Amino acid sequence: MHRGYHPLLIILAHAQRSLAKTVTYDWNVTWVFASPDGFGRPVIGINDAWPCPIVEADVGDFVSINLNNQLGNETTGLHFHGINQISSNFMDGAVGTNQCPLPPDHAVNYRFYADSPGTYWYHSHSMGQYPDGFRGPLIIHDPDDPYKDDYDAEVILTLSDWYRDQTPTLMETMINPNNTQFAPPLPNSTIVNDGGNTHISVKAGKTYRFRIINWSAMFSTFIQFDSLDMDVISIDGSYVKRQSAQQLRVSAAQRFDALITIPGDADRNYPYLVALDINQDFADKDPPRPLVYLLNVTGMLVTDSDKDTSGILTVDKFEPFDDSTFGPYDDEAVYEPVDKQLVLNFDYCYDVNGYPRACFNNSTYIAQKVPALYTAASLGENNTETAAYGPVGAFVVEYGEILEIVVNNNNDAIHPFHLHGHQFQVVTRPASQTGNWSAEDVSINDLPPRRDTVAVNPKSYAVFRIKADNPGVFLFHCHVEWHVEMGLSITLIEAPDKLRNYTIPQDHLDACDAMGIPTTGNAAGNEDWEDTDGFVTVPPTTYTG
Ligand SMILES: *[C@@H]1O[C@H](CO)[C@@H](O)[C@H](O)[C@H]1NC(C)=O
Ligand SMILES: *[C@@H]1O[C@H](CO)[C@@H](O)[C@H](O)[C@H]1NC(C)=O
Ligand SMILES: *[C@@H]1O[C@H](CO)[C@@H](O)[C@H](O)[C@H]1NC(C)=O
Ligand SMILES: *[C@@H]1O[C@H](CO)[C@@H](O)[C@H](O)[C@H]1NC(C)=O
Ligand SMILES: *[C@@H]1O[C@H](CO)[C@@H](O)[C@H](O)[C@H]1NC(C)=O
Ligand SMILES: *[C@@H]1O[C@H](CO)[C@@H](O)[C@H](O)[C@H]1NC(C)=O
Ligand SMILES: *[C@@H]1O[C@H](CO)[C@@H](O)[C@H](O)[C@H]1NC(C)=O
Ligand SMILES: *[C@@H]1O[C@H](CO)[C@@H](O)[C@H](O)[C@H]1NC(C)=O
Ligand SMILES: *[C@@H]1O[C@H](CO)[C@@H](O)[C@H](O)[C@H]1NC(C)=O
Ligand SMILES: *[C@H]1O[C@@H](CO)[C@H](O)[C@@H](O)[C@@H]1NC(C)=O
Ligand SMILES: CC(=O)N[C@H]1CO[C@H](CO)[C@@H](O)[C@@H]1O
Ligand SMILES: [Cu+2]
Repeated sequence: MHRGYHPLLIILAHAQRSLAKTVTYDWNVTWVFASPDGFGRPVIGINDAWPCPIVEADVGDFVSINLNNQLGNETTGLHFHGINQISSNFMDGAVGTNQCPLPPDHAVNYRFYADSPGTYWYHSHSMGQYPDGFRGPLIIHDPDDPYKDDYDAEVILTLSDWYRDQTPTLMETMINPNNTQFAPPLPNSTIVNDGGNTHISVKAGKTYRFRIINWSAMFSTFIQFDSLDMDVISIDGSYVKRQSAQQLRVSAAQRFDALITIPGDADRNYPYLVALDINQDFADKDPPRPLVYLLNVTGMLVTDSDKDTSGILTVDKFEPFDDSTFGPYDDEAVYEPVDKQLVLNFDYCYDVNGYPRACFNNSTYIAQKVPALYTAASLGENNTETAAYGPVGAFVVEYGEILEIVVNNNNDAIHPFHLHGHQFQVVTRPASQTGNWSAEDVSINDLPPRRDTVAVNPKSYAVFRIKADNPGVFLFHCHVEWHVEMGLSITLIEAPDKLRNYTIPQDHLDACDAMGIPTTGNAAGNEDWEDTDGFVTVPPTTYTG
């Protein structure tokens, strides 16, 4: 029988600051049969169980995960979403960028420093595996949480779209010349806490910190808790000035931490609504199609289980809080001046075989043999030559530079963009249908919020800034997993001069050896960076594990 998370996971003990420690997990990655929406299917779990376990540590700890691939028929790799991997870029888990695919019957250790408190998650960064179940919450607790006196207990709430078919099947249909609409797979359901209990026991007069995590493959969700305010205190692991909101729109991969207070005189239960947004542009004023919300989940904040728990919440209109207007808790000003700019025009495209792909500036990401980090670590002075990395959209930024990234979304749908290794400043993110960015009209937020995933509106743009102070090789990509598989990624080579002679752990190198993949040289493993023999220049046309 399948059991999801019980939502009320953590009762707070306002513990003393403890000495930094290492938190260790031993995980076998295994197939498990589960039915989170009532339909049974194989999912990817940990130690023969699913949903996958929670990883918890305190800020300042090391997290160590021994990952043994026992899937038998698929390779894998594990990414820790939102963790910056300071001095440990080889632990970022993106297959083809930071490591080789981990073959069956092989193990690697992931060890990283929990540098920043917050709500994160981990997921496979390989072959669209996370919609097949391989994802879980990663919570870094903060003994010095500035809001710790404002709440009594914590609740983790995960939201997701769900597919009854497995990723490889869905991909064969999507990445197919017949798919001239670039249509993604449509989910069968919305699930809360991976199919677990949606009833959350609460007590009148108490305040709860909801850690809301969206790990959808595709769709965003709207969430509203009856008429209760959500006081947002953190977004993607960045504290913000406490800000009350009635509705939030949670894009794939985003997290919101919100305080919800149950009225002291509560004499009923409070339904909450999670509605999957399968519309292209929820903000359409005069939609060409009526907006539809077919996949709702109503949960319940239960103050008294003897009272009615069957209520549902309906909402007249979704007008979520504009998340580009949160104020950073630490008042960190916008990074200036800009040293380098990267302008990315996103649109769909076709590859040379006529297969639908997703492109930045008419180029799609094509996975290479040698992980880009290993190339950066082995080419010495030539690791600044972007051509050495193959068609992965390599872009070099030097240590300490302020980089501005502009994304023009030429598509009719909203897309959530994510950068590994950084919390970017969201300098501006105008409304749907604003058109392309132009230097003249841009309005800069002097006190921008920082987060790691930002939804960019349809036919509009967003501007992000980062300070290049974390040497490493980092993907920037759309966090719709289907669009990653269509090639909507680029590769940021940050501070290449500090990556020369970077030492990759032996167990990671062993995984490459087992796959027959070279661990030095350019994208094809050639010692001469200019030798393109063996580069992959055409995206694959079949999608197999
Ligand atoms: C992982 O699998 C190995 C081999 O089957 C087994 O010996 C070990 O106990 C498993 N570990 C866990 C934590 O289940
Ligand atoms: C595209 O559709 C046609 C007709 O439905 C079918 O015969 C063909 O095999 C499909 N092509 C691919 C690559 O699946
Ligand atoms: C999660 O994000 C996906 C993708 O953007 C979205 O479709 C879905 O509605 C979100 N779910 C929730 C509960 O916010
Ligand atoms: C989902 O909820 C929204 C908002 O209350 C409502 O408009 C919509 O009709 C609901 N969908 C279904 C299938 O009940
Ligand atoms: C993409 O195209 C735009 C406009 O044509 C250009 O300004 C920009 O530099 C290009 N970006 C890249 C990464 O080539
Ligand atoms: C985009 O690239 C394709 C080939 O990959 C080419 O046929 C097409 O002309 C390019 N379009 C533009 C606008 O450069
Ligand atoms: C860098 O590439 C040049 C050829 O372009 C080569 O002469 C030089 O030896 C290379 N440097 C290193 C450290 O490999
Ligand atoms: C935005 O720029 C793209 C080229 O990258 C162009 O095709 C498109 O028409 C422009 N959109 C508008 C609204 O001007
Ligand atoms: C691997 O095995 C699982 C469990 O039997 C199956 O559901 C899945 O489709 C297989 N994957 C591939 C790529 O064949
Ligand atoms: C999801 O379920 C599978 C298996 O039952 C069906 O084949 C799909 O048609 C269905 N998809 C949707 C969008 O309902
Ligand atoms: C220890 C080591 O591998 N040193 C190498 C670092 O990289 C330079 C080239 O950039 C080599 O010359 C060193 O041998
Ligand atoms: Cu996308």
